[in-house]
Amino acid sequence: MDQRLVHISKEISYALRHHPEEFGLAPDEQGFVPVDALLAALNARHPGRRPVTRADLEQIIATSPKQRHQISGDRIRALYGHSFATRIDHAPATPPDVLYHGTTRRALASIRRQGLLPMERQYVHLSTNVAMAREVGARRDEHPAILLVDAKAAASDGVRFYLGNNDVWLADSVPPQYLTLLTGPDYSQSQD
Ligand code: HQG
Repeated sequence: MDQRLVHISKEISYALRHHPEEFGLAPDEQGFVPVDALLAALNARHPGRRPVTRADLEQIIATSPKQRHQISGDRIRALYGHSFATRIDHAPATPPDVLYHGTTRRALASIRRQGLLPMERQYVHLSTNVAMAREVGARRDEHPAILLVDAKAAASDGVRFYLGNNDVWLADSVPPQYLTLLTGPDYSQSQD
């Protein structure tokens, strides 16, 4: 994906995940906004820039290594990552037996006590594979800690999971008893 599209993709994530109001957008309960309204808002913010078109959005979705956005008819949404106040509805679904979460070594002590919490976002984000969890954790720590989530046990105990995209699962929170440290400093010894 060329730099122009990478930049647009980031701006779309900002608009659809975090600050739709800055773009005059009001996502529905599933996070969708009209494609035309998004394009108009993007282009109004950058009058000198080559206008963004629906074809650009389709190309971003088709070529991005991560499936972040989805177009359905004349609407578009972010599939995960939301932080704005109105919680997006994701349909509860049965997760794979195990999921992974990449985080910083620094966060481990608090996670050991509290479990995984959504923090600034609406949901906790979990990965279907270790490589992706490592990539997520590496955004903030060059030697990220990887947690294994016993999603099967958590789900059967009533923790709710939701599908983000094919690789990203969401949860309201994950209590510590379902977490095991795969890579990182000794989880049981981690201190504040
Ligand atoms: C941590 C990106 C202390 C959590 C990624 C994480 C992902 C705790 C941070 C998606 C905690 C929140 C989301 C607790 C959780 N105490 N720290 N009890 N519970 N944390 O960015 O999962 O590329 O909101 O471990 O790839 O890192 O943008 O969540 O380190 O899929 O599409 O609090 O965003 O996707 O950080 O990342 P974030 P995340 P994109």
